[in-house]
Amino acid sequence: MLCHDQADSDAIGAAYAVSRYIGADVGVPGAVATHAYRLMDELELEVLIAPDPSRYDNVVIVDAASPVQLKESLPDRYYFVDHHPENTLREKALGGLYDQVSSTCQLVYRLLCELKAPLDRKTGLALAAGIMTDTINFHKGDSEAFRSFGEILATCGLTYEEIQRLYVVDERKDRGAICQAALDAQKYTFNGYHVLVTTIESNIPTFAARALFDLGADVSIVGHMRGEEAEIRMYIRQELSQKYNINAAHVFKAARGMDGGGIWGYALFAGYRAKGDLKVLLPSIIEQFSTLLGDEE
Ligand SMILES: [Mn+2]
Repeated sequence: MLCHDQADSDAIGAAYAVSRYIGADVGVPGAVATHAYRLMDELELEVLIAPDPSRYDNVVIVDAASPVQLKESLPDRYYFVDHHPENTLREKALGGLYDQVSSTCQLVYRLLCELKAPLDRKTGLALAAGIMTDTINFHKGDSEAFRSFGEILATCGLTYEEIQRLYVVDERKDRGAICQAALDAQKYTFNGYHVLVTTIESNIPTFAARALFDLGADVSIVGHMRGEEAEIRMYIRQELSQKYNINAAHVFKAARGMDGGGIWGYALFAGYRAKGDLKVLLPSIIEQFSTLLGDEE
């Protein structure tokens, strides 16, 4: 089972659930996203880093939308399970399960139900965590995501809180850093939409961006410097994204000075990593919103 690079809980959860059923290794081309660490701990899952695909007879790629996300681990022959609206892996796949739903984990759940596979607590935890992540904690999602999540909780004797606990930042130091990032944030208003931008000392920019978003921002942008590398995460509210046809990842690609960096994400979330200076990069993202939404109020 091969996850996309920076594997999130949807990828890890889906890979774990299938691997548990068919008996497979789980691998990732480079690294697992920080937010999925606790899930891996709970699952006692060992994830292989940069596995050599030629050592395996069959490889199933989960939750990946493009070959770039698999780096050197991209196999010649593979199956796939995915839900992304644009998927460029499927033309070359030997076969797979593809449906543009809210998460890969609900597709795996569908599969396991059809196979009448027994669902144990850990498999339930994995699948529910994936659904929770890709619905952004149920800020969005199709009816199947909600239904499957409920069924998984019931079948596996899990509670909503047990899944949510996987994502709560419980280090006091990190919570302090998030509070400070919120207090340091700058607020820009374009056409009535609130864009919050800040930096954070701890390496948890995704959590901080999420926190600013929950605070009420229509767009939250958080930067973190890790040595010479600039990390940036951004969330966009769905209503804004739809009304102006804004794709978070495309905003990063179009921003001045960001085209050379690693960019990932989709309509409502984007991540960025490259050598750079946040004092240059963050204003150029703000500039994009000014272009898209009109002058600052
Ligand atoms: Mn996904």
